[in-house]
Amino acid sequence: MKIKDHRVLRFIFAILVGGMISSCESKEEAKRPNFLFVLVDDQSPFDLQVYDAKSILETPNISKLASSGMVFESARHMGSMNGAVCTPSRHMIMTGRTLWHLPPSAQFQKQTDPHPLDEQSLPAVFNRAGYQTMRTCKAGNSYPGANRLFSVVKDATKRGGTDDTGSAWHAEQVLDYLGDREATKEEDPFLIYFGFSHPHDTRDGTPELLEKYGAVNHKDENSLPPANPKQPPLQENYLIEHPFFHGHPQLRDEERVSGVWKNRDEQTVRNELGREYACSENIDIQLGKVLQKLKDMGELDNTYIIYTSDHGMSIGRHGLMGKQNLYEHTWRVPFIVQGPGIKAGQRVEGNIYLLDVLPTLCDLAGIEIPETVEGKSFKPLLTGEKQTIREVQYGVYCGGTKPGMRTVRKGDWKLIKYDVMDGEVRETQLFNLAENPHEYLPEHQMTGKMETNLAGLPEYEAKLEEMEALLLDQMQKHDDPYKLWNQE
Ligand SMILES: [Ca+2]
Repeated sequence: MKIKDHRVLRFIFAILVGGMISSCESKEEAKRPNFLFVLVDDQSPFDLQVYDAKSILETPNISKLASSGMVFESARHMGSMNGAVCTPSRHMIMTGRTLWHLPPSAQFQKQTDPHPLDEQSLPAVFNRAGYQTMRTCKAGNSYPGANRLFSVVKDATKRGGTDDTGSAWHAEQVLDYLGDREATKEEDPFLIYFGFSHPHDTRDGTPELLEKYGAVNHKDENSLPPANPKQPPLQENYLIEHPFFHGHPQLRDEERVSGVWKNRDEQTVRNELGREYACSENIDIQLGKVLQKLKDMGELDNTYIIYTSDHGMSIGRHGLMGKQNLYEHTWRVPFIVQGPGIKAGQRVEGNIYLLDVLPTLCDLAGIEIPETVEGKSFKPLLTGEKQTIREVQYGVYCGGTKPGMRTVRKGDWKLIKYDVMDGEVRETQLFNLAENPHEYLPEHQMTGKMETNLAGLPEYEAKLEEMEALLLDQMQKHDDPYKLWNQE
């Protein structure tokens, strides 16, 4: 072949290769992200070192997600109209709807007739967009009409202390699913709803982790669990009892949790915290296995990982044990996102609700957000364009006597109202969260001037009035069907 022919061939070759590279690039650009949505059951953000550096709970994988992604300071659920706070919370995640606009199954805790919103829920929307959807989670206290729409469903309640009966089982379902994708060379992007049944009670930890946190799976109602210096210390805002009745008679979480019952003494609370931590560390270990698998498959860098809980938890804080209150430990949820384009090690205020998850995932995937969604995409937070997506947040507990508890927060200020037991309990709490982040009450006997409930103090009268008006406004905007005693 002549030299000139070589040049021509090289020229043709260059065009061909160039074309291939640019077509690879456009294919790469068009590659849609995967989602791993991790939802734990009943976890206060303050259990995690990500939110409380003093916590002795070790969760290295969650901490690593935080240091390589974004941590949300103000992520909240909007509340509940029944005692099983899990149920409406999970409806809000699935539909992006606000509390009083959910399908009836949110209130009645069982599948009612198919509802039009089922077809606008997270799995339905992602299925239509060509995603492969998979879920594992506890069974029950959820949204059956949406759950059944995932293309692969592996639900079972797993709260035991072994691999088969505990959190390892949920991880196993995800690992199996990812293994199947590998085997069949599946190319479509995935959305995995990776739910755990723990650390919700019964908090039966594995023997090694119980030992680490000095706890036992206490089962005898007539004795106290043994004290052990390895147990987590009592929280800063622990109280031996809540100063007034919370308003939900015979509430399971406050009276019948195995290992605790109605006890609020130091031994019981520290043992139960040890059990909670044992279950939470096990979740972290299981999460680590799935993250490692995604890395091995080369999918980790193209996957958004969202870590959160359906709501927080008290376990001794303010003398309460359950999730049926609106203090920060329970109204807030842990919320961490790692993924493509998110700068490492950021913390953001956010002011997000769990009901913002669906529109955000749609936004990140380039899917049109269903018109039924009332939440907002917080993608502008993930890209660093904004620090918050709303100014005011509203919360409800309406599962006991009515109208129940309501809260509103704006900036440093937070109001909680209790109107329960047919008017027998009418209480108002005003906190400055910058000065009193643990929401200390007079019973905590703190010395700081603002480390207490500020409602009723003359210098905060104007602020209280402003927050009362803000609460009423939020209740009306959200179609809250109730009014409090002092609302016209
Ligand atoms: Ca829950």
